[in-house]
Amino acid sequence: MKGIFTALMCSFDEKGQVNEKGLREIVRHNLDVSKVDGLYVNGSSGENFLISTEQKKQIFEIVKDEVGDQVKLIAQVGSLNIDEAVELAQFVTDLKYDAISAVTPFYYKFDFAEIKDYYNTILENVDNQMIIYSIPALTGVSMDLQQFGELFENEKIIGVKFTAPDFFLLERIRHAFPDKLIYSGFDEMLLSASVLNIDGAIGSTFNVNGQRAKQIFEFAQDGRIEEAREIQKVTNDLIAEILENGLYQTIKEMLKTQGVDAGFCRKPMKTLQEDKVLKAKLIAEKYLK
Ligand code: NAY
Repeated sequence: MKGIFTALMCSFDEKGQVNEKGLREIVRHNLDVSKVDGLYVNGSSGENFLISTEQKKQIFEIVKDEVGDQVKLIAQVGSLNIDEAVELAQFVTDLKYDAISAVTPFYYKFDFAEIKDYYNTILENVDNQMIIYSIPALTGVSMDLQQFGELFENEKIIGVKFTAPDFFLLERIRHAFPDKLIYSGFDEMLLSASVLNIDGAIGSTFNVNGQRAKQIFEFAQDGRIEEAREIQKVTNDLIAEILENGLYQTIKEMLKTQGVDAGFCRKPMKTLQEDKVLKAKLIAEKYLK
């Protein structure tokens, strides 16, 4: 379960329906070109919070069918509707996903006891292992070291996808829980997290920049920091341009330049105007071989 996992994008058609052919091509690109170690399915980058339960299941099925046992698969099943989270957790467990992950419950200001109950309830109903998905910038939910420790008391909780710029907390978690898996979630901070001895990373930009991410992670593990820093620098030049142009839309346009039918983002995400499509093509030309 270690290494570089792509937070998989999904191809949608202009009406917002899953484009199966395009989704399979995105998967293949990640496996055959980027050669990542695994895929994180239906996370933020998969536009999970914009789609129906049936579409989530459809995506889980297509991805598993395309991947087989080639790489590890983590299914993000978190939902404000806990019944949906349990239903999806059972669904992907039957499909033989290697692990499930669930975003911390958001929108309402849940207290920690409620958050803990959410994870334990999902896990009571499923025979699978869980990776907590912590992304305070989007959910507004921050947990401290002690709270992570309380969640980790459940042995089925095997790790955390840590999408936060708090390296003090990251180091404390690493030190306190050497046996839990820690995945870094901010691609622009991959090197900084890697030197703290994380187990892997999960990122959206790996859909187009997976090879560099693998190099950063592997160089850092080998103590080749100068080489890792050079690749992180190019990576961050790329990420800065992507962020300025529109994150998910630009990654999809870049994938199209690689022959991948990456489709559109779902509303209310906007469709890129012509000038930004052109810009995405220029970014691809500059950074992708
Ligand atoms: C997810 O579930 O898809 C992720 O959280 C992937 C992590 C990404 N965060 C978001 C909100 O997309 O890869 C990062 C991020 O896009 C990247 O670091 C650029 O900021």
